[in-house]
Amino acid sequence: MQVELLVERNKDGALRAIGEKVLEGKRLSPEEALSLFYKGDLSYVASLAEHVNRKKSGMFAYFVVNRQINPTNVCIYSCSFCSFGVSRSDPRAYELSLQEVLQKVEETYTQGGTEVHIVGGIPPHWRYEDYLNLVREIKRAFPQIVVKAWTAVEIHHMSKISGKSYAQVLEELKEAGVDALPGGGAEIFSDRVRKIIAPYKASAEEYLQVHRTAHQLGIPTNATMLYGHVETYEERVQHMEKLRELQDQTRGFQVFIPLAYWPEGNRLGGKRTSSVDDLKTIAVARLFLDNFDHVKAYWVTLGEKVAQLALNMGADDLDGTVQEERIVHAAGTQSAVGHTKERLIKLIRDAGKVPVERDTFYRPLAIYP
Ligand code: V47
Ligand code: SF4
Repeated sequence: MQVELLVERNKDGALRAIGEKVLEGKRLSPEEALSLFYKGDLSYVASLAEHVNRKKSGMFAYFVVNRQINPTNVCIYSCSFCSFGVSRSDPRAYELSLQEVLQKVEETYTQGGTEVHIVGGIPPHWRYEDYLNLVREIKRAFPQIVVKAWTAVEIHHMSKISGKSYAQVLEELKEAGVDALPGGGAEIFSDRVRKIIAPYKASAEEYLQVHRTAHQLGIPTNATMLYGHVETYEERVQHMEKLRELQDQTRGFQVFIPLAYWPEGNRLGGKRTSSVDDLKTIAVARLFLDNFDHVKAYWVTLGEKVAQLALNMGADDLDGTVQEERIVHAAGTQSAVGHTKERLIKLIRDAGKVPVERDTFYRPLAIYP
């Protein structure tokens, strides 16, 4: 049924009014986003979200040929939801040498990759220069590769250990070769939730301030939200509201990435999210974050099939080939550790969309009609 008819025939007055606002291109309030979470059935919310998605991206769905590199899992924090970070003395602790990192970048580059996404733990023994050097050496060896490196949590830590401001750290990282920041570390901005799941690392305000500063320096960033653990719908909406406010000021966010929580191998435990919750969260995000150009269905956390559905319910991006994911695999995801470009093209085609290989900045590199 056409989305206009779905709206017109909705028997719930509040949901009908929300639908009308969406069709008129008006911004939804936090209360309206909450109503969608609480009362909107998936088919209704998803139809509205896909309407907006097609207005923004047409039939295109994006992917990037990239590689994730996690240089170390050693971390001084012990976020209760995290199954990846370990102490330095843990038998599972590892640290890649610079040569090993460069070898991974070389593999990616020679296989046509355009991006490396670098994120790790917060090791107690790394100096500020170690973060800079890693990026500098990658850029020196592979000047063409885009380096999407270090989350706001890592930038905040660098600022602490170096005594430099966020602006100074980000400027020096940019000079060393950082082209964009990934969105990790946001989790849920609510203080109540952070006390339970991530009490020690950068706070919500610090995360937002790092991203604000990056945007002011012309460094584009991504934004995430880890959902499905102890947060409420209200806290999800408040999280997205903070991102929407910052995006209104800076326009520096490229994409929003809802990350479904995986509960294995950590202290927090709990249950996996349902696919209905995954899809509804993507759809509400697409509707609420009207100033974000893209919403990512990260196939590693969603699984391939749900990610394909998400491409018809508000998302226009799958992330990329990834090649070697460790963070969510430590927490139990059954997804492949990486995919070939051909596999991503097929996933997108089978979802009824037109695959577009993009670079980190969403510039199209090739269209596969
Ligand atoms: O910040 C940690 C999440 C994030 C678990 O910017 C977990 O393009 C699920 O941010 N279950 C890192 N998720 C990954 C990330 C990311 C991934 C893909 C693309 C981009 C981008 C960013 O992984 C962490 C945390 O929120 N995470 N533990 C877990 N148990
Ligand atoms: Fe460390 Fe990041 Fe894991 Fe927290 S989520 S324990 S900061 S690796």
